[in-house]
Formats: sequence, structure tokens, C-alpha cells
Amino acid sequence: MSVVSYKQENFIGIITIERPEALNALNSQVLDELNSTFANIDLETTRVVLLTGSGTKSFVAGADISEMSTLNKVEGAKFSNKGNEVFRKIEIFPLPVIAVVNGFALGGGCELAMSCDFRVCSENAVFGQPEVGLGITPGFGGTQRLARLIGLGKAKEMIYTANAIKADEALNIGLVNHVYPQEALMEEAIKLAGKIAKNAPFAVRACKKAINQGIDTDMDRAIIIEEKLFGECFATEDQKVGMKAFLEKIKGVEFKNK
Ligand code: CO8
Repeated sequence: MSVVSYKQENFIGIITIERPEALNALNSQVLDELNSTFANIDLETTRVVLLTGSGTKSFVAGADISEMSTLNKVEGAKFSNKGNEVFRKIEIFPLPVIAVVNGFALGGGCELAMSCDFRVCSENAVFGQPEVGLGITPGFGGTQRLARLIGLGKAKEMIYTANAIKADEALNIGLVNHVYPQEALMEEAIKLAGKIAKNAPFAVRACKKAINQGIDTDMDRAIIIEEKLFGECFATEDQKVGMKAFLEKIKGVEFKNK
């Protein structure tokens, strides 16, 4: 039985992790299916991806503890590598990926959300890295991405104490961009995705590339990355369409991803 579903409408792809009996915990099957789902997304007809969990209680309550409990040292590192490979693919996926956090985002769940471009969540969302309470470190990028997102001191406190935080605090520290009532979450996420999908796809993808690649390098190299991608936009039809529409005061331009 499949544990990851995918649907696509109006340029927006929605991936849902479907293991409600385990609060959508990440076992090997989920990781494999996430991998193949992203690999099969049609980049011509899709402009934004939303990633969520099934139900109203949990986004992802972590890596699957029952699967991890019997691992040895080598197997532990291998499982960590498996997750890291999938999460890194999500992070550098050509399209923006928004985590729609509909409840618990703990351990691997928080890490999965952090591998997305940004996060929106429901009022009942809870974020945390409880790993040290289980005798392990975060293993799907948590020790790296949390500090980059919320700063070293706050990340260290969250990871060392294993304290979970609620949606309002996640908003305060910039871990999520918006908090919505549970019943409005997906609708609001789709609205947000729709705003992105209206813009020139090549330009949006180039922005993601420039931001991701630039953040990992010094400013001198980073601005060269931007210059190159900026230049490439001028080889697209959408740049011509977009600027012509502005100059001719035409509203509601439709970009063709060309
Ligand atoms: N793994 C496996 N099963 C889980 C997990 C999980 N992470 N989380 C919940 N479940 C299962 C429960 O076992 C339970 O199953 P059952 O009904 O068969 O007993 C079912 O989901 C419902 O859960 P609860 O009854 O516990 O629901 P509650 O509402 O009482 O509690 C909580 C919800 C607070 C979310 C609680 O389930 C919980 O604490 N879960 C574990 C959270 C956690 O510690 N997550 C981090 C896991 S470690 C991790 O993610 C490391 C990532 C890096 C891995 C690196 C690889 C080496």
C-alpha cells in the first residue's frame, strides 16, 4: 500500500504523507516514495509543490522509532544518509516547495519541513528536535538547518533541551512564515502557492537557485551567481512578455514557462 500521495492542479502539486496510524512517521517506504514522487513531478506543468501530512494531528512525528530501534552503528549512519539524500533533493528541487505543517513536526518531521523553502502551519502545530531524549542526535540535517534558520543559540537550546515549541513561538523565531487555523491551512497554502505560480517560472526557479547557492558562499561569489541567472532570464520569452505588459500597462499577464 502506498504511503505518499500526489495530486496536481492549476500548476500546484500537493504531496501528502499518508501514515496516519503512526502520525506520518518516516519509515524507509515513506522516504523511498517521497524520493520517487519528487522525481516524477512534471516540471513543465507544475510551478510550486506543497508538502503535508495526512489528518489534522500530525505533519510528521519523526523518523520511525520502531524501524530505528534495532539499528547498529553502520545501519544508523545508512538510514541517516538515506533521509539526507531525499531531504537535500527537496532542498535543491527546481521548484519552490512549501511545507504545510498540519500538526506535529518533530525530529525528522521538523527536519523535513526545514528542507522545504519555507513553512506555513496550523495553530496546533508543534516543532521540536526530541532526539537527544531518545539517545541520538538529529540525523536528517537538523543540527545544520535549524541553526541556519533560527540562529545558533536558539537552535542549540532547542536541540540540547529537546523542548518542543508551539506555532506562535515558531512564528516569532522565524521557523514558520504564517500560522492559520487548521481548517484554513491548506486553502491558505494554495492561495500562497497560487501567487508564486502566477510569476514567471524560470525567474522563480532562478531565484531559488541564486538564494540557495549564494547563501553557501561569500558575497563576491554570490552576486556573480545572481548576475549569471539574471542574464539568463533575458533569453526567455517570459521576460519579454512581462516587460512588454508593464510598458503597455496590460494587467494579468500569463507566463508560459518559455
Ligand atoms: N515513530 C514510530 N511511531 C510513532 C512515532 C514515531 N516517530 N510517533 C508516533 N508514533 C506512533 C505511536 O507509536 C502510536 O502508535 P500505536 O497507536 O501503535 O501505539 C501512534 O503513532 C500514535 O501516537 P501516540 O499514541 O504516541 O499519540 P499521542 O497523541 O499520545 O502523542 C506524540 C503524540 C507526542 C507526537 C508522540 O507520538 C511522540 O512523542 N512521538 C515521537 C516523537 C519523536 O520523538 N520523534 C522523533 C523521532 S527521532 C527522529 O526523528 C530522528 C530523525 C533522524 C533519524 C536519523 C536516522 C538514524
